[in-house]
Amino acid sequence: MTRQVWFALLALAAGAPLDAQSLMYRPPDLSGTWVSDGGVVQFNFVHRFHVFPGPTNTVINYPTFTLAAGIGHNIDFGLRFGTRSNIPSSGGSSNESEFFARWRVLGGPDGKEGFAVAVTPAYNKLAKSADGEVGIDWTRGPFTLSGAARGMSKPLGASRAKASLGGGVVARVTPYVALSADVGSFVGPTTLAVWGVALNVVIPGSPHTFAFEAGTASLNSIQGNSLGSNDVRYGFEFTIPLHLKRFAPWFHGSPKPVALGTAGGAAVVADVDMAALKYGRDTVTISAAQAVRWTNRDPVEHTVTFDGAEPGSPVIPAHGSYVHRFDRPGTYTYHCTPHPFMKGVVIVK
Ligand SMILES: [Cu+2]
Repeated sequence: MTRQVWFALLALAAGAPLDAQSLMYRPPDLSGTWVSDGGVVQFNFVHRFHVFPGPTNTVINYPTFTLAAGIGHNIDFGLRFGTRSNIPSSGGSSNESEFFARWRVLGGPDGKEGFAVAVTPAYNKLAKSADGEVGIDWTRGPFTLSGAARGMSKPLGASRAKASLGGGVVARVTPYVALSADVGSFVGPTTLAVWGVALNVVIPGSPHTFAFEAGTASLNSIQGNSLGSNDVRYGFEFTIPLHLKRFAPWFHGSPKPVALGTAGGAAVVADVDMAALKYGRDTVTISAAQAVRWTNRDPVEHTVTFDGAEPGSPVIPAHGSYVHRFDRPGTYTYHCTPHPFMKGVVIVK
């Protein structure tokens, strides 16, 4: 990959607003104050595991899925689902489902400086418990401090306490890397506390964040974040925002073709399709003062970017086309910026 492409990727990643739920602003066992934007479904996947010692080295997995749909006005609705809950259950199931609504009453979006407050009423189906959480974040420069106060009508830990507290910190070492830690506990003497640490990273050029985690939280529900286990669990979390409008072509057909560039009165004497991540013709030969048209047949964006000084195309969307007139004889090699392995040549005689 050329240096220019790397710079372009970095500029994109640094300049793009992080319009997604991000692990750069949240320790591993706190919900923080994030709310999915309107029209965005947030999918977070936590996968932690414990390797038991001894001859078997049995690996036990503790996944938690979070799915939350934003409806705007700083409100979202979601579901958390985890298996192998620490919550002792009477019926034999250890699958924990938590239905929640969240309203960020103050601050935001995620990562904005200052205070943010969110309230999360929830229902834990396994515990048959009405739960709730008030989360507070304070962000300044590279630091975010987080706190949570939680209540449950039927906590199914070993405790009779009906409230828990949690607190944590995130330190962003670079725009792409952060360290975070948290602790949490029921307000009561008979349960194990939760602790967690994480190394969080932004995946450049994408809306995703990733965390390597270790800790003792049961699952990432309101109750699970309050109840520690004896085992230290290791794993990761991956955050995936799904912007529903990106799926519009599924329902509304293809977008209207966009015609970019101009022939400047010259005849278009050659057509090049961009399909299957290739230029359909490697080499096109034309005369001076003639034009070439590129048409994007792929569902992804391409460009026609000349390796020399010749100005190239903007981003060509799916079904879009781009016309370029060549006035001076020469050999014009070009490539696609998002896919530098796509290469072609125009020879002008
Ligand atoms: Cu391309």
